[in-house]
Amino acid sequence: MSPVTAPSAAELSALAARALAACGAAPLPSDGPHGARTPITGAALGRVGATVDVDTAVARATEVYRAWRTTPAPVRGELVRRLGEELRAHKADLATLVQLEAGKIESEALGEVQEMIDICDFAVGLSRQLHGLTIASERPGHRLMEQWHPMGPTLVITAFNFPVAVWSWNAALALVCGNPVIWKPSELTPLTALATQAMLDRATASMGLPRDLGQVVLGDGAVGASLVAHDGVAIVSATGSTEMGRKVAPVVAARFARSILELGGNNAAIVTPSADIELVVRGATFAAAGTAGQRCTTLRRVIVHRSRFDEVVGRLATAYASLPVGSPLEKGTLVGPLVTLASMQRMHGALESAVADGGSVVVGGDRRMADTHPDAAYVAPAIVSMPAQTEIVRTETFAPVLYVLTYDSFDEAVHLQNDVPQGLASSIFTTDLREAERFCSAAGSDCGIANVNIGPSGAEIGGAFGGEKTTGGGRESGSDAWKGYMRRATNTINYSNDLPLAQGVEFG
Ligand code: UN1
Repeated sequence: MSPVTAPSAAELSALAARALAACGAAPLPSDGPHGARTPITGAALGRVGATVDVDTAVARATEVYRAWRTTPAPVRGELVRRLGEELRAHKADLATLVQLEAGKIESEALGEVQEMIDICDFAVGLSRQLHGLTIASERPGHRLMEQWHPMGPTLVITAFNFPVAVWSWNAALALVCGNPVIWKPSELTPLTALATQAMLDRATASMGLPRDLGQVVLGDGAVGASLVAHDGVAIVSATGSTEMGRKVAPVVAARFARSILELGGNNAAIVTPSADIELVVRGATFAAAGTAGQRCTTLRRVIVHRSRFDEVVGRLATAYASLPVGSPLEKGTLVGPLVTLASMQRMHGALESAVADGGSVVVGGDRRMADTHPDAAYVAPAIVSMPAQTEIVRTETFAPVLYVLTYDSFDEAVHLQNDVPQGLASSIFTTDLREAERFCSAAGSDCGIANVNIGPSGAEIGGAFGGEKTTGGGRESGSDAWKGYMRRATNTINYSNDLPLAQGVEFG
């Protein structure tokens, strides 16, 4: 292979500037309080100007909420339809920014923007279906019904790894539900946020709607913390580590606001005696090494029946050995960089802990391209065979480390799958119907997502997305996740000329 030289910082900045301009965002200033960088080389992409401050953002959101909450939901849906059209028109440019800031390969970056388009379509339809129930009353001449009403300003905190899709799952629903959105993106991905915001601004302007229906507030953790604590914020939807969630949840609970938490995962695949090995190899390789192991749904544990251990580990090791690791801007790369050098240090620390626990590294783990890209964190995805589910296996390390464990009985496999603090995504590879159904049953996987014959990652937007235990319990995206962005009012309507009391109570 010919040596690959890193693109210069100037070339990457120019690429970012072109993509930003194509999305209609304002040019970057020559200086500004925030920095943008790329994990592809570790170089700076430019400076970013100040955005609105916390109090002003909440005040503006509170102001626009007054009219937005009574705007007919299908009109709100039209705004989201126009946002979807903007995203369609600028898919490639936004994907370029996702590549630059998150280090994703082109196909995954395009997939991320497609996920935004999909949720916009979903939310448009939803805008005519925000319906409640009519319930039989126990009293004559009475009717019980439910209505779903908007909640108020919705804060969306997003992580670097899905810098725009996660915002869209929340924002598309929140907007059709009648809530203005304040977005606090990861400090690592300001440009994708500004580009997306420019599209939302055009959509609002095209309908003569106020710009403040969607606002971006850039800043560090302290800025996020003051938004989370702000009494004017009705809903806090936060995606990130469990550690972050532990800070956010009590603050939101203390002021009786609502939180939607999408935190860490430690996702497993059980490989049973009847599993189709081709599906296992393809499914596990994508789920474990895709996005360089930096999805909350990334496959981190394979729990293999002892009878198939050698075959599965051997096939996975072969697949891993030929995974192209490199710049995500190069055609053919499947594994891009980790987001920071600190992520790589955490990965190497996890591998050391695993070996200290008696594990053995089957393949990968080594740093790549340190000579040509010294400030970037390229690593070979690792497979580690473990004698037991030790503390490091129970810990989410946001990097491509796949631990392999063995099991003898089905119950033991399910126990291992569930015996971690996290509860996001899970999967089983089996052609045995009973095993598949038991895995999906109440006594099976304890996760929010339980898949059969596909890995745990790469969910569609149509289902509710989220997980249990230290994953935080929130649900976003499809199904009835929209109810998380609305408040329910129960109405009892008396259309009789009498006043019968419930439960047969007599009063006077
Ligand atoms: C995340 O990593 O925070 O299911 C979200 C998936 C993607 C979303 C991941 N649709 O892998």
